[in-house]
Amino acid sequence: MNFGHFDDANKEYVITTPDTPLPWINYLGSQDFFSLISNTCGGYSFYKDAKLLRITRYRYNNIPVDSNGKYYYIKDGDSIWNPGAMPTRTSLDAYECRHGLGYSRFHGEKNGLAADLLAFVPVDTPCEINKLTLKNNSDAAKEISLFSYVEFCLWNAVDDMTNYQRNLSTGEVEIIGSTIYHKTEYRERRNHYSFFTVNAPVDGFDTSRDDFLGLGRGNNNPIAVEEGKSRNSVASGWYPIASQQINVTLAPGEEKEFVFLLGYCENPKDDKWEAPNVIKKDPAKKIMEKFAASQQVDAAFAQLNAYWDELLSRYHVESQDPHVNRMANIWNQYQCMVTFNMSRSASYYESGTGRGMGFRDSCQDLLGFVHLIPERARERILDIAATQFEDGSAYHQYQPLTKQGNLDIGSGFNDDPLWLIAAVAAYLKETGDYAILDEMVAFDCHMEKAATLFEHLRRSFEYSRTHLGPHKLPLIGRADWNDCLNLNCFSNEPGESFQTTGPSEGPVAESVFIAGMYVKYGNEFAEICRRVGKEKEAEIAQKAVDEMYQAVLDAGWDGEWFLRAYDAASQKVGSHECEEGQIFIEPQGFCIIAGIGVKEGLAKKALDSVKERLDTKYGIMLHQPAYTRYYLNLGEISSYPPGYKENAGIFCHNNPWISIAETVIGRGNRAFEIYKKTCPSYIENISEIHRTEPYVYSQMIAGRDAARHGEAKNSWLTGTAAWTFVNLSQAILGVQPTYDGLSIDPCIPEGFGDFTLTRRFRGATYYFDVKNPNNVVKGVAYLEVDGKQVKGNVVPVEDGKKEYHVTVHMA
Ligand code: BGC
Ligand code: IFM
Repeated sequence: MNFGHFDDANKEYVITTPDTPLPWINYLGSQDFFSLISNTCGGYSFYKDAKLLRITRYRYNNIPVDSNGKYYYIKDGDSIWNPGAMPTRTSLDAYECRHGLGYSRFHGEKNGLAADLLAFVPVDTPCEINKLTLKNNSDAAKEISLFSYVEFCLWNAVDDMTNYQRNLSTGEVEIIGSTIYHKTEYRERRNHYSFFTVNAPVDGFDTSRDDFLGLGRGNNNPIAVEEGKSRNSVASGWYPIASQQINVTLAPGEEKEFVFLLGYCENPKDDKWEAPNVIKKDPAKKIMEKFAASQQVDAAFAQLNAYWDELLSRYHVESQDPHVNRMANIWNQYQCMVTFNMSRSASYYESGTGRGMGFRDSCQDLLGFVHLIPERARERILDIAATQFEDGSAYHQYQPLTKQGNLDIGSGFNDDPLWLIAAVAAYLKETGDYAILDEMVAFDCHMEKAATLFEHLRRSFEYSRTHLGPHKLPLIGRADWNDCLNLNCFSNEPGESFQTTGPSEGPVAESVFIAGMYVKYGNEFAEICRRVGKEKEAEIAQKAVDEMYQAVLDAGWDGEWFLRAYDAASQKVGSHECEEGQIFIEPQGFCIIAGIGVKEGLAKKALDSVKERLDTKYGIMLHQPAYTRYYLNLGEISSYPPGYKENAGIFCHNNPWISIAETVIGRGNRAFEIYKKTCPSYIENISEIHRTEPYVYSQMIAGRDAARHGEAKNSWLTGTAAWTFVNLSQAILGVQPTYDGLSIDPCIPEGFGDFTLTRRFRGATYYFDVKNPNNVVKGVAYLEVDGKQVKGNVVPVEDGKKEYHVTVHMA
């Protein structure tokens, strides 16, 4: 069942009912100012950091769900409604929400009055613009009252929902004309404030939530709106809001536009001010002047669209499969940008107060983003690397605003260091910018301990090389990619599942998955060493990698598939000998991506086992059989009910690993079958089962053991976006950035047909024309580059050349 449809020409998803299975959201903002916005106008805004600088308030666990946002009430006679249906939920004569790239549009109609709302964050100004157009489509004049409504958050989102004894006395606002300034915290010299304004004279305002709503009422039926009369309330403590009332007369056919702005402002850091609660309004004034007229807003909107057109022109495919085109050209790349910006911080499933930027997460997000804005990827790599410790391990998470590592979580996830190599290798291949390796980067967030980025990579590899267990496989530490595989558990006390010291075994659990990473990214490290002339170091690294390869063959193969791990007592995890959890997806994917077992004939066996034991119609599960009880030696993984999350859920993130692994052994049909199973566009028509947004990936789909098999959760912020883009663009369609240039080696399903692909790379544009007359799934006979035949798969780079026309002859 569908709740809308794709509009590819406009790069939008069109939602045709407010009653979607879950809120279907979008992200506004590309750099510093961000908003989350749902298909019924719910959501919130923040500046840089969803925890520390939360501008508007959102309530989790709310009823109704998703019932706070930027709302516009229209009082037309006795009927009161909102263009996005919430929060009044008055039934509308027409409703539509269009989520586009960095903007959302809403169309609501009631009793001959049409309201069109366009919400976006301009590319270069820290504010959200809401342009509201009211049009009288009836043949009688209308006198209506329009009320806006946003609820301010008192900045730190955690304090905001906990520290009421203080919060309820700190709220301060200032009202000047049509502008409401929110200046809580300004007094204590935090130097920031926000404002909400409209480009028209107002007939009233409210800044006290209780006065506007009326005690005992919700935002679904504010007393001020019901009575058509703002209270002109001035908030002092309690709950500051911004609401303006504008009375509008519309002749038949007449249309009026209003521009509402939510802005964020800061004073220069060294600014001294004598009267600390008198805010400096210049920054706000500048923003207001910039968007005072509709034409200015339209120009800013055109600029946003141009921004996205330019970004997406960097990778564009035209195949015969509309799902592939739509995902590759629009939604998958868009989600890559969102995950790059948000990491795992702020979504409708991530509260914005917890996870911040993940070390492994952001490194992986970068893999799908680096081609879009390499300069920002560069900056991010340096930020991430600065949270690494001197011994090569790393803070698992850091706070986006302060860029400080999260002490509560700390370190100990032994896959983390290797992901840094993955990110840097991807950046180097994309840009050829080896100078990044010489950048001085802090350790432990302290510049006094800085070293070059190359040194950081060296420590990453050294950490992995020197943390091996009894089987010469990497020690897992607290967990690897699978956060919940806590194999060094010794305590039965709730909340104490991990201890670094325990009984005699010690924390010796080992991970075959990290071994796969070690081979893959150890090879990359060795290659980087070679590229920068460190031959000796490359040799040493290569030797260690080769030994690891052998260690996996010796101790990481279970007979029909790769083992997952050894626990702290050296018992096998993910073996046919286990009672439950006999086979896991992760090592099958990553060992084969690393090339382990390919020439030995193990890869095919492992992938066949995946198909036989882990596959479902909704995607491939993490492991089977699911754990039916809690296992002390496995930890959190067994805490979930069977089929959910890490306990045998379908993690979309590692489905592409298996798909890529299939392309490694040349099975294009199977690779694509796997791609399709979790691909949002392909499963749009089961939205009533899947439930999350059909235009983006979710982290997890309930596995076969779950009552709600096929139901997705945790949409948007998942490494799935990056890995699926890597899979589709590099493994299936086959265009890979390499140190020496672009290579092309598609692995496609039978019947996929010819396709063309445009790829911008290091300042040049490559036009690929892939011909497959014999319908093979893999194999390139030769390339023709600007008419000249070229052997191999890499397009030779010529100095200063701006365009490459490459015909790829598959055979
Ligand atoms: C998992 C969660 C788990 C958490 C533990 C996450 O990555 O997805 O299910 O509770 O790690 O920190
Ligand atoms: O790998 C993790 C990721 O860092 C956060 N989400 C869940 C994944 C699997 O545990």
